[in-house]
Amino acid sequence: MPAEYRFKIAMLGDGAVGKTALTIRFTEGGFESDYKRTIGADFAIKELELKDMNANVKLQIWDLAGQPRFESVRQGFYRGARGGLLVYDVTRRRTFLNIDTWKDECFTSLGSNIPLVVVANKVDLEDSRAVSQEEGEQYARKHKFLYVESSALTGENVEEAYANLSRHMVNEAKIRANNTSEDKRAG
Ligand code: G3D
Ligand code: MG
Repeated sequence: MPAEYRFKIAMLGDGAVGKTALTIRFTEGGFESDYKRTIGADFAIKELELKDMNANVKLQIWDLAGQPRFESVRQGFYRGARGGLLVYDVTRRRTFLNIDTWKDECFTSLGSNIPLVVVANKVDLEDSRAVSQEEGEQYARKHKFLYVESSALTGENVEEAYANLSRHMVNEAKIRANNTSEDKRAG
C-alpha cells in the first residue's frame, strides 16, 4: 500500500510569470489564455502518484492573485505550507531577480528548511529569452533548490516541477516522522 500524504504548497513569484497558468495546466491539463482571477488567494487540489517512492500525494496548491501586500492575506497564504514553487518568467530579468525576495519572505514565514523548487517558466518563448538556463541553475545550486525549466503553454516539465517538489516534501515528512519517534523513545 502506498503511503498517503497531504501537503499545502505556495506558488511564489511576481505577477504574470505564469503561476496560475502552471497550476491550471497541472490540475486541469489545459491552458487558458484569458482567465481572470479576482480573489486574493485561491487554491486548487491535485493528487499525484509517486511510484518510485511508493507514495500518493494530495497537493493543495495556493496561488495569490496580484500582489496583495496585506499582512493578513500573506499569513493565511503561508500558514501550514510545506513547500513552494519559486516561479519567474525567462523573458523578464526583473522577475528572476525578484525570486530572491520571494524566497526571503517565504523563509521568514516558514523557516529556511522549507523545500522550494525554482521554476524558469515560458521557455517556449526562446527568441525573447533574457535569463539563461545557466544563470537559473546557478541560483538554484547556490541555495540547494531544485531547478526546472517549464512552459505552461506547451506543458513541458509542468508535472515535473510539482513532482520534484513533492518528492522533496515526502523526504522531509519522513525525516520529521523519524525525529518524532526518536523523541518519543528518548522521552
Ligand atoms: P500569474 O498567475 O503568475 O500572475 P498567469 O501569471 O498565469 O496569469 O500568466 C500571465 C500571462 O503569461 C498570461 O498571458 C499567460 O497566458 C501567459 N503565460 C503563462 N505561462 C506561459 C508560458 O509558459 N508560455 C507563454 N508563452 N505564456 C505563458 P495573458 O496574455 O493571458 O495575460
Ligand atoms: Mg495568477
